Amino acid sequence: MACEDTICAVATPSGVGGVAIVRISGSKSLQIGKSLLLDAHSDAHSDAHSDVHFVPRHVYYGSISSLDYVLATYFEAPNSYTGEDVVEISCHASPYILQKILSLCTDAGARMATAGEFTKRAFLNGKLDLSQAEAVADIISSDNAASHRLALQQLRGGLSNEMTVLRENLLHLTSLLELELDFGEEDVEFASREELVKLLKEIRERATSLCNSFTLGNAIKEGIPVAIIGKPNVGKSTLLNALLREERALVSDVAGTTRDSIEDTLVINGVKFRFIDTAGLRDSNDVVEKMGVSRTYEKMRQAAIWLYVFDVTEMTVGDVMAEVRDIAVPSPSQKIILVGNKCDLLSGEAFENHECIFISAKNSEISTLQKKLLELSGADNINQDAVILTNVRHYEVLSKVIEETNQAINALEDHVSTDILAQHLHTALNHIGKITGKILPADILSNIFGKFCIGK
Ligand SMILES: Nc1nc2c(ncn2[C@@H]2O[C@H](COP(=O)(O)OP(=O)(O)OP(=O)(O)O)[C@@H](O)[C@H]2O)c(=O)[nH]1
Ligand SMILES: [Mg+2]
Repeated sequence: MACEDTICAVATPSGVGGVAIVRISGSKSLQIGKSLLLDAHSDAHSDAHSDVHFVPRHVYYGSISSLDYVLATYFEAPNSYTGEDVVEISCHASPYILQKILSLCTDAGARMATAGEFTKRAFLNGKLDLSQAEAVADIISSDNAASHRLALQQLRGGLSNEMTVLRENLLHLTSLLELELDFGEEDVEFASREELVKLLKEIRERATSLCNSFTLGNAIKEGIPVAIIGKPNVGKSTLLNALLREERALVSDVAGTTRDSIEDTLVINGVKFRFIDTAGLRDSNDVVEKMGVSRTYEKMRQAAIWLYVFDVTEMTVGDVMAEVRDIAVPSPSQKIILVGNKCDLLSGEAFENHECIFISAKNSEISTLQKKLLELSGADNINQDAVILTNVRHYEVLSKVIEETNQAINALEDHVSTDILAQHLHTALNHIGKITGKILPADILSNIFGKFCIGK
């Protein structure tokens, strides 16, 4: 799909720096690049353009008329990021110079690119499918090893491959059914019903395991939510500060210091966690504290891991376990770590209990807890090749695929007519097409690429 316009934008972050890149893409980019660039070795003050002969993927040193010395690279279609002719000009990163170069480009017939337009063109020209284009945004925003690994896996086509397999299996099923529909009058069944159900269940299983991976994938991308909970004054806020290595939350010996929940993220060994310090759990008549406690319960529901903190000078592990059961039961996907704090006050005692981690938040003795968090995060055990969903759009679309396969299985088991069955499979195929971009409702593209930055 050829785009008419030639577009330009600064592809590097805004601000002052060593080098910045202006990217030009479209049929006029070579002509524009040539019109801008003077041979650096010729007299920069003369306006005689040298006829630089751009060889694709070679770097040229030149000047842009009394503005700057630059390097320019030409990528010939289709061997470029967008699949179109592209010229990239590296200049000094001065907002003034960049603005000038852009206006020279627009004077020469380019227009300013919109957000994500380069990547959108890459998608439209078949350089990437939609899930890979989305991975470009993820890889740019990845800020830790684990989320980077998942984005790279998606960019390399991990999810696309999964979708291809699902699609092929569905197509195979559809073709079996369509054969029957062609012979509709004669009431023949070409495929055994058991066989069809078996195939459908395999498809459902594959889609379900992908959907199930979303909880972990999303946590890795956004930070694994860890709620720090427990009674007032046990040292929850001190622990948050120790984890973050900054005085983030107020600490005092007054019970009920923390009222609102406080959140911050931290990367431990390449895995991002989102720690949430909460108001201490107790019955209170204070209206604000009550609101804080109900917010604590809300945060507990959203968390993947609970750190249940207690004061070792006040309670034994046995008491704590009974107390936790009274407060709330984590859901099967949630994990709980019992954290005995203030160990410094019981010097000389040996703390050992496999149910519990012992720390001194005040003295920042928390390394065993950090280790345990990494272990429970699950991020370390992800198989290198595993495809993990990180994008809520993919999750929602795949949930619909599962719904359609369920309905198809029910239809088969209820001996509903073949054309209704085929209808469910077609709908499931359409949904899969929305992930790869083979099927595109009008709003999807602008939604996805609108979230990119300009220049990407
Ligand atoms: N000795 C000792 N004191 C601690 C430790 N951790 C916290 N404290 C003290 O315990 C008191 C309460 O600490 P906070 O961190 O405010 O406790 P909290 O659980 O956040 O309390 P609320 O916000 O009121 O629920 C403060 O005086 C802290 O200095 C520790 O490891 N050792
Ligand atoms: Mg507190």
